Amino acid sequence: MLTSPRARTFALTCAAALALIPSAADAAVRIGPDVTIPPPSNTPVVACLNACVPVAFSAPAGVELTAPSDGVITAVEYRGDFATTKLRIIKTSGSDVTFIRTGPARTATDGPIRSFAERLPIRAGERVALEAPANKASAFSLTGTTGRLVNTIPADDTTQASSPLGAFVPYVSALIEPDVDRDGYGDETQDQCPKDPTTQAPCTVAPVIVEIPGPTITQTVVTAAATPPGPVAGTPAVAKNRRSISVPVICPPSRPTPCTGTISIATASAVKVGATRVAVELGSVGFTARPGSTPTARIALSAGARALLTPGKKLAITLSLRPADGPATSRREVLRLPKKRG
Ligand SMILES: [Ca+2]
Repeated sequence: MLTSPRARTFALTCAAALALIPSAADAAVRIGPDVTIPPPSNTPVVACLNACVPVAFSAPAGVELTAPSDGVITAVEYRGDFATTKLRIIKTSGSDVTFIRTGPARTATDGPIRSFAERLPIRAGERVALEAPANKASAFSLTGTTGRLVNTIPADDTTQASSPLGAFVPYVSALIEPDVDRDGYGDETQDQCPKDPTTQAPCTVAPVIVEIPGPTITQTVVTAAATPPGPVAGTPAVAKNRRSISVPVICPPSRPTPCTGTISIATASAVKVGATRVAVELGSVGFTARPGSTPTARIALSAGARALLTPGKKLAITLSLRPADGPATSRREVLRLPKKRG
């Protein structure tokens, strides 16, 4: 062990007083002395004759290199004469040091404050140490601290005896981030999905269906009112005395109301009336029939109409039926005209 005062030009500052106080386990916590604050000038330093691991055994609260909670070490800062090192996670018992896990070989940044990124789990109560090569100082004498040395570089899962180092401790600080899903990645800078140990990428977001209340749309369907089945005119027949034409009116039984309307008969062709030829209406009559009945509508013929009926002949007529509640219909019929009696 080499111990020597080192000339310092920095202002006197107490690192312990400004060290961070451990915070709750749900946020990152930095342990160890605040290495950004230069140690007092003429602070003695320690370097090992051979490669070694300086260990902080006791230190004031806020300076000790002991994890207050489980997490992952994501960054390390230290002051020392060497850039290449390894992070060691240890436990102490009495003067023994048990080596638990080791980070990969790291090359820290140059400068008074060296740093490197890390990803190494640590459990509450475990301590942090750095491997130091031979003849390279890394331990500083800090008031109120007690350090010890493991004068070799032990493998993990071994317990080593340590030698006293007095008030010298490694000038190291480590940032511990929570690791809720225990995937070995710090939840603040290394793990974008701290609730899922199978991924460090952003969590998959399940779609959320949001129902927004709005006006109720009522569709109004307009349908035509059902047209009741209309009456149908039967075959017209001329009375033997040729004074009337009878027409059966068939009122469908499915009708909800009686059939009413008008039946009219006109000549189908123009006939000569005086000096002109016109279609002549022979007569018409109104009717009313109960649903399911077939009454006979009788159209009385005037003397003028009778004159158009030549006994024993045929006369083409247009039979028109105009229901009160439906469209009019008409059709052509041929009347057989009775012969003259006697
Ligand atoms: Ca994590």
